[in-house]
Amino acid sequence: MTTTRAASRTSDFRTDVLLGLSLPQKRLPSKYFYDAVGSRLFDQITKLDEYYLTRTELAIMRANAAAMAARCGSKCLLIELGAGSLVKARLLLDRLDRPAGFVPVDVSGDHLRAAANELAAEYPALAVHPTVADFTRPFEVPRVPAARPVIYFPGSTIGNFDPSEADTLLRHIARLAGPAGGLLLGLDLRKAPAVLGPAYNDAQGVTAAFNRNLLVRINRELGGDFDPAAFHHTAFYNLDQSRMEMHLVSATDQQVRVGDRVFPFRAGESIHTENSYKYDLANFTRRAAGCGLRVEETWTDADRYFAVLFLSV
Ligand code: AVJ
Repeated sequence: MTTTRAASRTSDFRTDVLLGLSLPQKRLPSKYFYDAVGSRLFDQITKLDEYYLTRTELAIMRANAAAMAARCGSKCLLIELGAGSLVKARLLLDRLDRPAGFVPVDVSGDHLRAAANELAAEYPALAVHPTVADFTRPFEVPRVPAARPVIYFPGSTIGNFDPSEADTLLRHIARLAGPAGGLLLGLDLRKAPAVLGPAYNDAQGVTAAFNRNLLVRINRELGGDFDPAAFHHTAFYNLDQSRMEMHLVSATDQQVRVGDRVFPFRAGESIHTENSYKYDLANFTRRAAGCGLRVEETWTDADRYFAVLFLSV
């Protein structure tokens, strides 16, 4: 990563944090969870009993990888948004017919290069093009002639976007994939709050540590003096909005400094740190159509907890 890029990324983080903490309902963008510590905590979350998402999506992928690869078609250029662990991408890569390449897109250059190197060693015949970009903003990917671009967006990460932002992203994906392209998308589905709640409130407190790590990151990178122990992790299902919300709730009346700014908190006042939308397949299909994407095939688990969709432009 160049110094200029690193510097502009720090200033994005600072701008977003100062802006978010100045709102009547304080909030912080969930994309900043994933520094090195946060990514490790998220990996731990994916292995928790309560966190059904990753395990269910993986089972769906394992059971249907051949059908998914067939949908991708031959000479596909697989473009993954968020370079994650690449476990799921491997399931596809193992079955694709003469893939034209693999483009992992991630905001973290270090993580991306490590993952891309590992993959390139395992698939010597595959052209791997790691691309450093924040996919919440417009970005470009390498053009490979005569290849069919298929965007792979697993993990229900789209659930972290508000509906209007998600529509913008879907339109961008449709444009990126082009007229012959496709989208393979992981979506978490609506379900009983009794299942959703514990997934974001695990008994071991890993999700709480993941949530509080955002304050630790602000302290370290932006010169903050948050006492993470003075904020309680809370997560609940917002039925009206069909979303899980995570917050950090101030335990006391307190003041927090970030750089040269001071933010007052009342006891019980929260910082809204994440939304995780849960989808209804019929609704989502309609919304995707409005963004230029047609659902071709849907795979789910027996409980209908999670779905993987193939959409074409
Ligand atoms: C990254 C979208 C899969 O919203 O479930 C996990 C992040 N937040 N526990 C989600 C997360 C709290 C996660 N995704």
